[in-house]
Amino acid sequence: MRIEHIELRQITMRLVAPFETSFGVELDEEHIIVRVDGEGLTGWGECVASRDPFYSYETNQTAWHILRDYLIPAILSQDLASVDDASTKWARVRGHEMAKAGIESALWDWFAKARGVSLAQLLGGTRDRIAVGVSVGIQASPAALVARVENYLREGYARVKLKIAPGRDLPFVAAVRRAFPNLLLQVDANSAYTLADLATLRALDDFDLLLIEQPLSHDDIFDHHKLQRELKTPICLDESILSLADARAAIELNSCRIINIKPGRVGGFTESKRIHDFCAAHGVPVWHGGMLESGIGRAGNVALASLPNFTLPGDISASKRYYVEDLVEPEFTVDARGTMAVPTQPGIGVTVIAERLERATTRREEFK
Ligand code: OSB
Ligand code: MG
Repeated sequence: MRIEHIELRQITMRLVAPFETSFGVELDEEHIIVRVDGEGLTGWGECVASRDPFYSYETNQTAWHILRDYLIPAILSQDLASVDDASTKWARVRGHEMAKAGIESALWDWFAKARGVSLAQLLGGTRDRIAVGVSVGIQASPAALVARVENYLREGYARVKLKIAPGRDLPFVAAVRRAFPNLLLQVDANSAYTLADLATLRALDDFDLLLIEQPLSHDDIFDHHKLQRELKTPICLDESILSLADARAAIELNSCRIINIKPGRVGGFTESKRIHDFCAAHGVPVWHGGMLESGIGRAGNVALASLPNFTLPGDISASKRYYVEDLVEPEFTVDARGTMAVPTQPGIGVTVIAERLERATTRREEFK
């Protein structure tokens, strides 16, 4: 099978509310949408690099360069028997996991459509609904945060994640825990602390949290090992895990007890599945993270999160939690029990709304 045509589009989508983390405030999400065409079928993928190199070193500009100059030329008009066949052709490109995942995910959609199966089926999913949570950005005050959480709980979410940063941590978490004693609650520091903050991180043990996500440096595994020894609460790694090799090191070193899987961060669905399987074999639960994707990327996330070892609710929220108008139909919704349906139609199982995609596009390039 051959891909005859590829299109890249950079899109800008206005978030329904600013999203603040320890690395900055986001008002708009800028991602790259990858479209592959061949054999009369279209595959869609989303590259989750951002405008700025704050969560990861990758940006839309670096991803565009890697896609245009390396990944696309490696596979265009080549005979491809599988996704693995394609990724082998760009294997010597080091790093740039988000760029790779953008095109890899489009190929997974394309191969699933060619076989007439849903992406969830092709990936090995075992559920028709997944449990979902919501990631809540840093708010101006503990009271504002409690009000925000209360609104999300009314929408049905099964668990809440609070973004924290030095100086905006303990009183915020305490207020939410006091207001909702039984809530499944976790926090995400996005690498904002060091071992010198041990007292603060230890104080989080009092709030009965499911996990503390990525407290220390984005590229660290060893200090997380030292920290996990001092905490009762499980550490969950996000930024530090870019591959199965990283996951293996972190688990063997006891640097974390839970892993957040984001296909964009690890180079795609194939590596995500490897990490999922390794964690399952070692009794380590995983959950699906998010990068504020449009419905295109979200559809793939939902499919992946239907695999059996995704036993904790993911950061996969309803379309309307992110955007006034999503790029796909039907849009993603959450029911009163905090679950979301896994699409059953072939491939990603949702339809891209061409006119909305066109309106969101700020840059476009075609490859034949
Ligand atoms: O650290 O999990 C993170 C969004 C952008 C970058 C990093 C992160 C996040 C989120 C949002 O927490 C998750 C979502 O998509 O709902
Ligand atoms: Mg995170």
